Amino acid sequence: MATNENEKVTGEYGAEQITVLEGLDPVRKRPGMYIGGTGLDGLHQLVWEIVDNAIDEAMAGHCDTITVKILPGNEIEVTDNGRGIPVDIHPTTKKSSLETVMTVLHAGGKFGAGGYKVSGGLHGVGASAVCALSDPMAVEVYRDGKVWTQEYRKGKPVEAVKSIGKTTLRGTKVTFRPDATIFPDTTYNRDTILSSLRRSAYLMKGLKINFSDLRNAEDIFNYCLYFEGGIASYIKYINLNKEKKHNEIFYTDKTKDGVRVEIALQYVDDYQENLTTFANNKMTPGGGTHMAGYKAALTRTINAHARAKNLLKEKDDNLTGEDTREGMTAILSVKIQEPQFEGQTKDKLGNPEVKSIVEDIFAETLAAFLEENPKAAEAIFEKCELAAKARLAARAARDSVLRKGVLEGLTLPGKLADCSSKKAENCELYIVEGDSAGGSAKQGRNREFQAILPLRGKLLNVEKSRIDRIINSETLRPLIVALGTNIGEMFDLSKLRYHRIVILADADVDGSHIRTLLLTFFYRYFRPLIDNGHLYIAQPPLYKIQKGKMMHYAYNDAEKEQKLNLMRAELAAKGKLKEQKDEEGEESTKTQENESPETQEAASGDEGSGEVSSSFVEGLGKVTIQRYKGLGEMNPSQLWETTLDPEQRTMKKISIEDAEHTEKIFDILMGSEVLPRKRFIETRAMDVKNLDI
Ligand code: 2B7
Repeated sequence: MATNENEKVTGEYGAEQITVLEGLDPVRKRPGMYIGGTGLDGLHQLVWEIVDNAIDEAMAGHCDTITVKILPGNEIEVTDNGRGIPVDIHPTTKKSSLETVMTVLHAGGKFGAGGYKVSGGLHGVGASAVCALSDPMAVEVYRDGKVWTQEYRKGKPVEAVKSIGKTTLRGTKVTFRPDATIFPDTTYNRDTILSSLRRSAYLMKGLKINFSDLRNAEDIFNYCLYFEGGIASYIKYINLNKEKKHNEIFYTDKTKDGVRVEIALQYVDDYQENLTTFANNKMTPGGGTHMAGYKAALTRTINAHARAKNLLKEKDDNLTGEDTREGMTAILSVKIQEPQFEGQTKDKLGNPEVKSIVEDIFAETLAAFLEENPKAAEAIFEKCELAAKARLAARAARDSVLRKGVLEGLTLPGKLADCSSKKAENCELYIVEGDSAGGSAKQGRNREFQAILPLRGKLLNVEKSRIDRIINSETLRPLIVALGTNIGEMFDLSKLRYHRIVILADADVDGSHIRTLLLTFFYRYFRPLIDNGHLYIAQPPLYKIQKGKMMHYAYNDAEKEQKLNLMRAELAAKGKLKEQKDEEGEESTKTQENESPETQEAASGDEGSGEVSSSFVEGLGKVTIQRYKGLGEMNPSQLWETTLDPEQRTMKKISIEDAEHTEKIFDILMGSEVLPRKRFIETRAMDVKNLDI
């Protein structure tokens, strides 16, 4: 049996406590109001609602094992070993409580002060909403030595609750199949369910959650989620691939005045603050009183410890809250009798009493941890101190760089090959990766309106850097100066020196990495440039295809084929196709001779180091195909005609959606939100099954 310290279900509980009555028609009429739509989110919401009831039973201390199965036909079966839903006659409905819970809206909602705990879910409406949207659904209750059952179709009982035998078990089993007339797609996603169950298992220390996907006999999937360490295991998991500042994970699990507080914490070598808070297993991205208590205690305790150990001298200022949270990975989970969720999205905990309870528990246990783990305490303090120094440096940099306008510089960066026109609306700035491509671009450009800035050195990941480091970065500073707009509070769009800013990077993995970093840089610090359509990505070609006088560039493989077809057509039009077939070899030499001087020069002169292959192409004969591995392989004139020449080039204008997409990927991989990243990693680490146990 799971023993939860905060078991507080008091008073008589029975059928009489189930109140408010309403049928299920509203749920079928407007599913969105109850389960968030009839798409995949809503479909999975059905599972969460049923599982939440089982977890509530576990949270009340009556159940230690939950089993979730996806059965063939996308039927879901959930079993718990709790007390079993009561089956006695409900005084108001004069029907079984089980039937009432399943078929009456709001039945079992708030059970009043002495009643059943509520999770973050639909407050007991969940089961009936699922019932309304299922066809069929069946419940089995194992209670008082008997098995009780009832079946439903679209929320209507098929017959009365009846006993079908004896049992030594206790608990509830719910089986449902989402109504296909409501949900266009009833295919469950195994990974989505696994992720959610995993999180529940972390948040419910000692609860065993079995999960199987039995839909496909060839691909049976069984998973057991059980974490003795609770959210401490969660932290270990989140920090798995991070550089830890200390080995010991701080962990506490204490209950005061009926509020159970669980906190796990470890610092890593990172700049983000990574605090995820929960109330009754529901994530509270809006924070609230529990988070406020946590933050207050963290700052206070670290400062007090540092003072006591003379790490902070008398003259030193205290660390700020932000200093103490930089690089912190933490989970805060509270479980309380009657949570009040506030805000538009009800994602903020409102109970005022929770703040001081969390603050007291955390301050006391963290102080003890720091005392008992001097090495960890030292590492944590050093991390906070570093954050403080960086904060002061950032402020100093902001003050000097921004206020004094160092960036408004008269001194344009030396690397910049500026254009002669001063009319920003005509001017273009090419940001070019690498020196050799930069060299080609400088020679190949139209210096009247095209400026070239070669990027040298490692690009900073701006997600992980403060503004002072960005401003002082060897690579980014010249770019900021060249743009002319300044950065941060001092940004001024009207000072933009080029109305087209073009990122020019190779089509390979490195190039795409650089594009991503630059896009993020612009998205974070120069968003108005994107909003106003000033940012572009150049599209250099991948192939140059040549046959005699005919010459084409192709930007991808499909286009290469297209261009070859085009050349066949051109050739046919010239009536040369027949001749071609007859005397293949001679034809190709003949055309060589016919080339204009310029073309010949372009073809033979500085061909660059691209992979050149001559091959016989059906219907075309000998064709020279050059595959560019990088921009550096193009000579200046090639770069001009393919990438720089406004008449011929193709460029992609960056929209806010493009940037947001980049942003999302960045957030997942590097950002401060724990859960999306976790999910991302999880879907990629699915095979590492032993990780969980
Ligand atoms: C709010 C309603 C839905 N309920 C009870 C008692 C136990 C219980 C449940 C449940 C999902 C799949 C297997 C309370 C609460 C109804 O009232 S719901 N267990 N498990 C569940 O739904 N699992 C209960 C007090 C005394 N005896 C039983």
